[in-house]
Amino acid sequence: RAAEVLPCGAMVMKKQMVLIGAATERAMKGFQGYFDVHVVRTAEEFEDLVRERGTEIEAAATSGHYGMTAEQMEALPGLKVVSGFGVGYETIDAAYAAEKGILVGHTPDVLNRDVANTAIMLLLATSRRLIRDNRWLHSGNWKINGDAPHTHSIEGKPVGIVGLGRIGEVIAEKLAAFNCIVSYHARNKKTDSPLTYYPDLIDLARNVDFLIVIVPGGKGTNKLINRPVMDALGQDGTLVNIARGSVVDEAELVLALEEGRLGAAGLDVFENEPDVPEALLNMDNVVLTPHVGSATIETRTAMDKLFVDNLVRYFEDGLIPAPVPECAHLNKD
Ligand code: NAP
Ligand code: 8YV
Repeated sequence: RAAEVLPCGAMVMKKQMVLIGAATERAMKGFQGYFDVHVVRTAEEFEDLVRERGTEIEAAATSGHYGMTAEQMEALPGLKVVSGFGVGYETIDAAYAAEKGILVGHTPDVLNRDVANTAIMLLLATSRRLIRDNRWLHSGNWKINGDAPHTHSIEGKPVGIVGLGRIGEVIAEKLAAFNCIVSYHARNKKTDSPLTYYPDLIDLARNVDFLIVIVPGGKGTNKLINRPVMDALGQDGTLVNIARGSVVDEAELVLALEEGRLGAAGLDVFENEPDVPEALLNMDNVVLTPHVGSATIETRTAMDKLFVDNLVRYFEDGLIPAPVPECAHLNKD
């Protein structure tokens, strides 16, 4: 086992950790200060590690893209804690972890404001046709054909939020600055929110001009935004998806935009990232970003800190800063 020599000369044995996927240099440094880190990216590399050190691994870190399955956890009998990078953790089998007494952490809250800013950015960029107008200028169209066609304002308009959680609440707060009339859909009505609640998603879509999606991914929300929801939003409606690609039926979205049944879309997330449907690439009424909702230096630094702290604190005092709800009861108080 890797040992660290302290300035006083004493030797400390580092704990063994697996990193499934990749981490920033900053997070790597944090992990390496405490653990002997083994990086694996493929199923073969994971199996090799299991053969060589399976019983010694006590901690795991992973991202939303890679996740961690029940089988991977089962293959590491000494595993005590898993840290996921990102607030969304649908690719980590947290239910299995909870059943086995493995604590899972993620990185909520620190990203709320920047992800909400990305939603507002996409809302404005889509409604004001920022990319189309940028092309209009660069292509010389302004000089040749004059002014770009006028666009719709978001000022004072009805906006629906699908998922009024940590991030959805901040989006609602920011929409107030544009005097938008904000309402929402979730499975449960929030007793502490003054916003109008729609128990029926189609009803919400029918009553707003803009629909912003910010629910978790996974089975419970798979293709929640389907053809009937898009048709209810309608030919003058705009969809903004900042949640997960799986939440929107992407094939139906392309069809709805091509057939003019949906007005416009602003998308940060896609079904098969980093693949994006070819058809979306040149549409004037579509704005695309490559899953950058939280990707500012400030927010990613804060996320990295939580990502590392969730593992380190487990071994220091058993109390991790951000357990996922399924595992909260395992967090020592
Ligand atoms: P959160 O606080 O857990 O809020 C989730 C909201 O979704 C809650 O209002 C919840 O209310 C609602 N919800 C859950 N399942 C639903 C369903 N089946 N139908 C309707 N509503 C449902 O989560 P958060 O911190 O705001 O994050 C939300 C998600 O945003 C993350 O899980 C992640 O997937 C995504 N995200 C994306 C980026 C990006 O870079 N694009 C960055 C951060 C987060 P009820 O329980 O009452 O239904
Ligand atoms: C991250 C995210 O970019 O937090 C989330 O759920 O989607 C983003 O903040 C993503 O997790 C990177 O893997």
